[in-house]
Amino acid sequence: MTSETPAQGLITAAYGRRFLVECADGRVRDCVTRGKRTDYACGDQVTITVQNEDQGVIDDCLPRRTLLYRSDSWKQKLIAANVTQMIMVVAPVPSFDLGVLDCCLAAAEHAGIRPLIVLNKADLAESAKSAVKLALYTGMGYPLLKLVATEGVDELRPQLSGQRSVLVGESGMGKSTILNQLVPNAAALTREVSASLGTGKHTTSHARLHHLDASSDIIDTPGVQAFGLHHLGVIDLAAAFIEFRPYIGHCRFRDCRHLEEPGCAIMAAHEAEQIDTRRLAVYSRLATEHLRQQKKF
Ligand SMILES: Nc1nc2c(ncn2[C@@H]2O[C@H](COP(=O)(O)OP(=O)(O)O)[C@@H](O)[C@H]2O)c(=O)[nH]1
Ligand SMILES: [Mg+2]
Ligand SMILES: [Zn+2]
Repeated sequence: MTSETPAQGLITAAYGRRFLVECADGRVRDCVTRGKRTDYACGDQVTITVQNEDQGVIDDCLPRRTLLYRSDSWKQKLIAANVTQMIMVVAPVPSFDLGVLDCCLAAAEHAGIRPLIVLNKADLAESAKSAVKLALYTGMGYPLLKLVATEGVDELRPQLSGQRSVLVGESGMGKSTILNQLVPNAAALTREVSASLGTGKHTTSHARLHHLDASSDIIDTPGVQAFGLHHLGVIDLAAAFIEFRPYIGHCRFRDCRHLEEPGCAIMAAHEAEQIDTRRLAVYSRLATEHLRQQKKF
């Protein structure tokens, strides 16, 4: 390609204001963006102006099928685009937080991304207790896969086929171990990229897309542990708790927030033990936080 040629590509790494774009000509270009725009994510399909064999400028982003992002009270962070599946990794040791799991699942549901829960370190005796904790989620219909990542991830491979997956989980659960089984040179690649972009060795907040085969990718986002869900209003939030769905629309008040209203179908379902107490409490906490921020509660 000659200089200043338009092209299309896939963002395979997001490093703040710098992005690696895999172009149709097979080259990976180090790209900056126009103006102050940084609202691009790993997994985005973008149009770029090619400057030379190694560099380009991102002009725009093609429409996204999905977008996973988190938000706290003052900012949003794009995590990954065009992902079809979230691999939520938990393990018995160190113990995992069910509240974090709830937020990750809700973020995936809201984004239209299929969650798969992986219980890693199934070789440890304590994993039986974790499986009991997770029965609530399998009961809701979430798929659960047990893994011993240090021994291999063959049980996971068929689940990844044809998908673009994003690896999520608290630190220490085994995400890097899983990724290194799937992409043996992943750690080295990430070090190389951060060296060439001069971002130092603190690469843990950067997302990276790896191809597994022609139709399967995995995005590693070591920084993703908790999802702030401030972007979800109460309607979206309630719908993201999938066991609430059969009851939504059956409350006395059409604009019921399922917090303290009389005739709430979700609270009635909880009374009837159809909705878990802790899950309802997580919903209430998130909904209340959102409403406080909007000064509506
Ligand atoms: N017993 C056991 N340990 C594991 C397994 N998978 C990972 N680990 C260990 O758990 C620790 C954390 O793993 P790591 O992949 O760095 O977790 P990450 O923080 O989620 O990336 C490491 O010491 C791994 O060797 C497993 O299946 N069984
Ligand atoms: Mg790690
Ligand atoms: Zn209600």
